[in-house]
Amino acid sequence: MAETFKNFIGGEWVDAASGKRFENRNPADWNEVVGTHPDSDAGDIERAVLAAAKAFKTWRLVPAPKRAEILFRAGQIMAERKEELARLMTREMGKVLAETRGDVQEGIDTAFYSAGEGRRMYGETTNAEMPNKFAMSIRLPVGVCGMITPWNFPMAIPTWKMFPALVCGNTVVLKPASDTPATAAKLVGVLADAGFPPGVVNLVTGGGGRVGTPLIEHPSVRLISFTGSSEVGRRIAATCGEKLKLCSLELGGKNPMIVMEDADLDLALEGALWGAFGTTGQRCTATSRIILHEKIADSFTERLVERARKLRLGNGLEPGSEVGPLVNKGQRESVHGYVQIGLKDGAKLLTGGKAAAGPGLENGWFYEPTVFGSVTPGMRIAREEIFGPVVAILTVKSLEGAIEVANDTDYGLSSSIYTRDVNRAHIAIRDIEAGITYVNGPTIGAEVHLPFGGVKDTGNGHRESGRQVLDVFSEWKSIYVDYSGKLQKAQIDDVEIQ
Ligand code: UN1
Repeated sequence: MAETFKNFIGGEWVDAASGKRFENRNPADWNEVVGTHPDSDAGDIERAVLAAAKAFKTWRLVPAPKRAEILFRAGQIMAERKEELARLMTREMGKVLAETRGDVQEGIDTAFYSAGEGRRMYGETTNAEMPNKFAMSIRLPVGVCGMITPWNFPMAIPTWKMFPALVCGNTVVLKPASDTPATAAKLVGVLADAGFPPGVVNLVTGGGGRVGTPLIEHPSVRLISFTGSSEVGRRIAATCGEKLKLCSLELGGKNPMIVMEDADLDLALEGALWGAFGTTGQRCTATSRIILHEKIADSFTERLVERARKLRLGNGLEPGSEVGPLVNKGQRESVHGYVQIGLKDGAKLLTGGKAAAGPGLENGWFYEPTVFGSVTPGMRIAREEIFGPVVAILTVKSLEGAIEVANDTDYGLSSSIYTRDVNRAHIAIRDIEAGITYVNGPTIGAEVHLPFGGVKDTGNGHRESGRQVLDVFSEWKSIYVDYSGKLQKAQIDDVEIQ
């Protein structure tokens, strides 16, 4: 049964003022309508931003440990509803149940980790250069934060943004991806049940142009946090630059896994399969290039292809399904387009390369796990983010060669090296241009208490998760308290030493 979802504005569940709605369908069975959602526009954004601006006046004054208590409750409610949330997420997004459970768990982890910050969120005290003067710096909230989130982690990514923002004392307007609005609505429901006051968290669903753009342009929105493609990120950054808004971007990846000849190859094989085909390749951290040392390249490739062929595709709710569908028709067309580009550029298709057929797959956006061999660094499939179950194999002669190929991309999110040689591991840690490097693990699987983000076209220098995210959602204020009772001029007055 399709559920009827609403926007959440100023503590009330409401329809779009226009009354318009859009459908959200199951990518594993496009005949199933998971729900319908408000197809909102600039007017709905206006109401949500006003509600958030009003709530900010009082929310910012709530002591951070109290704000955090509500967040702890939210984490508990998410844990109680984990199974229900995961099942709904699989129905709207497609990834298999084990992974949607992981996505909810990442949200729970973020709740508890961010809530802990309520009793830390440290500033600094330091020394003043004048006598009888006290100096410190503290964090203050930014204001109304607009958040635009993708469909591949429908729970984790909104929590990465919202939870630290809330504990810092900001208020939020969330615009989730139109492919996964149901999980976002349930998450906002959890926050309402946990006791966040009206207007502190607001949800507005609808398309990027009609909802995202007015949110980004709204003068009362001080900060935009966006996760998605580099192409859209660039446009958002331009608008924010023009309006001098704070802007935090998590964008694409073309994540390399290096496998050296001394590696535990069984381990590397498991890592490659999980990194490349987990979440059907739809992670910004997905392993999309495997860089093999020439001595093991042929045998490793052969084993990878054999195992990729055996992966069980299916509805993510069915036990035994290992790979779900792509999220929608456009995504499948785009992935297939890249396969054609790979062929045209001279790469060798070793397996996959077409929509998957078979019992249970008829009505879903399934695509065969795809491996390309004979890929060279200049090819588009080695450079551009495909966001699907397509992996490119490149061969190198040395560690230096491997790192050069790994860095030969505009992106720099995640990376990995398999080796038993500690020296090689440390050279990779130092020299790979990426925000994350795994040693003897695939490129996916970041934990919420470490900074998450990347270099080059992957972002604009900010990090989510970890304590570093506090720098996104708070402004520093420096405070000088002069208790000398006289005018003291810094940099000018001489301090007499008795
Ligand atoms: C993403 O793909 O946008 O590290 C996020 C990982 C997950 C998060 C991925 N914890 O793969």
